[in-house]
Amino acid sequence: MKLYQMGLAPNPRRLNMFLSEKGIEVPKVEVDTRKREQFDDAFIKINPMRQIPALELDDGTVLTESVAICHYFEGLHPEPNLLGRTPLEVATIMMWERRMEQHGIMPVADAFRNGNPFYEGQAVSGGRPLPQIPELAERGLARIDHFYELLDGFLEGKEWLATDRITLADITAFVAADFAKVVGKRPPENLPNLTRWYSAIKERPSAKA
Ligand SMILES: N[C@@H](CCC(=O)N[C@@H](CS)C(=O)NCC(=O)O)C(=O)O
Repeated sequence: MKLYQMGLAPNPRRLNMFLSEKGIEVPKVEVDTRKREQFDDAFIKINPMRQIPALELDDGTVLTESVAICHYFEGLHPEPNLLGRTPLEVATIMMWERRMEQHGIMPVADAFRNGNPFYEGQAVSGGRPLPQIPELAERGLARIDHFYELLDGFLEGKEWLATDRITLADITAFVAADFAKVVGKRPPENLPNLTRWYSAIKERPSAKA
């Protein structure tokens, strides 16, 4: 088994945090998107979407999409549980996970990809040539502010987003908030629920995975 990834990039990072929370170790192959290695012919054969993470199994099967890969490992190692033990828990965690992708990961990606000169002509992950849209960068920045307010409200009276323990939803939200520094939007310190939750995750060993 081999995990193609790059530790700094948000989608591989949430998978790495998930694996670390579970205590699973997988051999890793670094694909450096700063050097555009996702466009190397050898990697395109592994993932034609030209994205990381990608998990190659010993029989040659390749899984992509971080959440799908998380499901694979959760199935193999259900505990510690990060995706739910009952149908209601599974659905609740997925609801929060999707919210965190749409209102956290996406705005950060919009701001970063449409505002950073490195991505000129490659504004969408996977590298099909597409122009940057400066207004999308602006909107992404505004949405990040909103994301933080949403999170603070969601976390009122709760330790974790979805249930009584850390789940993939918290990991996705944390990775979005932590990566937002690349567009100058660190989590504000005047939102107490957000600050408490963010600091608690930051102290976990998985945050350094
Ligand atoms: N939906 C995919 C998104 C994967 C993705 O966008 N990965 C980024 C790194 S965070 C990437 O490979 N980018 C390639 C590029 O910049 O062209 C997932 O959840 O795994």
